Amino acid sequence: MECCFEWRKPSLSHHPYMCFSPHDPPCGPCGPCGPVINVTLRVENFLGGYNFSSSVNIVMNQQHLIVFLQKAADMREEFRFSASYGTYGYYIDTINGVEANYPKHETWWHIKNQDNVSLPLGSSCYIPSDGEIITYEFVKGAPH
Ligand code: B12
Repeated sequence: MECCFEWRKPSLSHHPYMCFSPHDPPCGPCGPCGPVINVTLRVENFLGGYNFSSSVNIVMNQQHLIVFLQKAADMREEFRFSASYGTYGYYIDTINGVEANYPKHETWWHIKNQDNVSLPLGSSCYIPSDGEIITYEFVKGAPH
């Protein structure tokens, strides 16, 4: 697989919504980033239709959540996803064939942590911590 991350210059780090902050691990264009951490990813759809849940444990270098999601998709079919790239990086549209459509049905894939708190950043910007449990939950209409 090719290096998937756009390398953002440190000069962008002052921007509140950009990915790089002084707290980010030192991340090169292709190399591994922070220390090895243990993160659990979960995916849940209980909205009706095709209901499922799945969980996977990933041990790898600390880096952006999207890389953990890619790893999960490599490990388990239920995590296969599609995304559209925009101002804040990748917006997750579909997981395991379940497609969100906010304009039509107000559905979306909500990303939460183990305390049921909505992540303040999307998959391209958020960097998980060691021991964190992150859930992608298919929801309808709820704000973030
Ligand atoms: C409305 C909104 C949503 C709606 C979008 C509904 C829709 N499709 O119309 C919903 C509720 C679905 C949503 C979801 C999320 N959002 Co939101 N959202 C907003 C909000 C309040 C307004 C966006 C807007 O309408 N702009 C006006 C239009 C004209 O511009 P636009 O560029 O076309 O807007 C589109 C994008 O912003 C996109 N979008 C919305 N949220 C996100 C998040 C990410 C990561 C991406 C790539 C795109 C995206 O949807 C908009 C409509 O198509 C902004 C805050 C703001 N004031 O900008 C946050 C904001 C963009 N969202 C944010 C976040 C964190 C999320 C979530 C990751 C939250 C979560 N924990 O799950 C999820 C996305 C998860 C995923 N599946 O990838 C952050 C992004 C920060 C970052 N650097 O990553 C923002 C900036 C809020 C904040 N924390 O300050 N969001």
